[in-house]
Amino acid sequence: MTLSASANITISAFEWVPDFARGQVRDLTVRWALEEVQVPYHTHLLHAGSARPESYLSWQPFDQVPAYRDNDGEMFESGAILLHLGRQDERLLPADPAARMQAESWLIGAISSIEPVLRPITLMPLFNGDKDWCAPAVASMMPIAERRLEQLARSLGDREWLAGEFSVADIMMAFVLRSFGGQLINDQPSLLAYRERALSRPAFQRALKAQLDDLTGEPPHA
Ligand SMILES: N[C@@H](CCC(=O)N[C@@H](CS)C(=O)NCC(=O)O)C(=O)O
Repeated sequence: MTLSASANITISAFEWVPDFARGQVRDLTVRWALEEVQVPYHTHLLHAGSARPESYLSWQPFDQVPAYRDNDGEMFESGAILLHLGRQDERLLPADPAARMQAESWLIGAISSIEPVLRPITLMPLFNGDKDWCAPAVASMMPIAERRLEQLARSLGDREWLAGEFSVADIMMAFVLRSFGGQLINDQPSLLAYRERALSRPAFQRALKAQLDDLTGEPPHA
């Protein structure tokens, strides 16, 4: 089973974000999956610095991107969208039941076990680096993050991808490691190599360019 242009896919994305978010917005994961299978998609562009239309909440209830639409219906949550795409294309999610079970576990693991321990360590200094409490708070979170990354590295072992063949699990894990792994993964050479292997895929490069190319909007008025 393979996805095709006839699915008529639209995703929401931003036409403007603050500089720190350029190339980091989560529609990147959906664009990446679609680039892997070379399925074209439309974009519905919104402004990250201005109120979105009230009607957008019926598509994405948290007023975030990405939201997704195809001939069958509408979705939100990047992880759910990736699984939906994967279920329609073996190039994104293995058909073999045991491998598929692993891939689905790793995709959810990326967003619910890895991201939550890395995210505050990366974002807290960005938004609260001038506060006295920031450095001690970050230091207190380091041991659990380091342990989680060691566990991830141990599970990956010397495999190329998390579930045999490349899959949406690797898209989500590489996105999380790229956005929130920062210096933390320097202590794990196999994870550094894994992240590099994923991000050097031509489909990722095309997805990144597509997101950046869509960011043509003006900053919000002061
Ligand atoms: N859990 C959601 C998170 C989506 C999300 O955080 N989107 C951010 C951009 S990366 C957003 O739209 N932020 C704007 C806002 O929250 O107002 C997903 O994975 O789709």
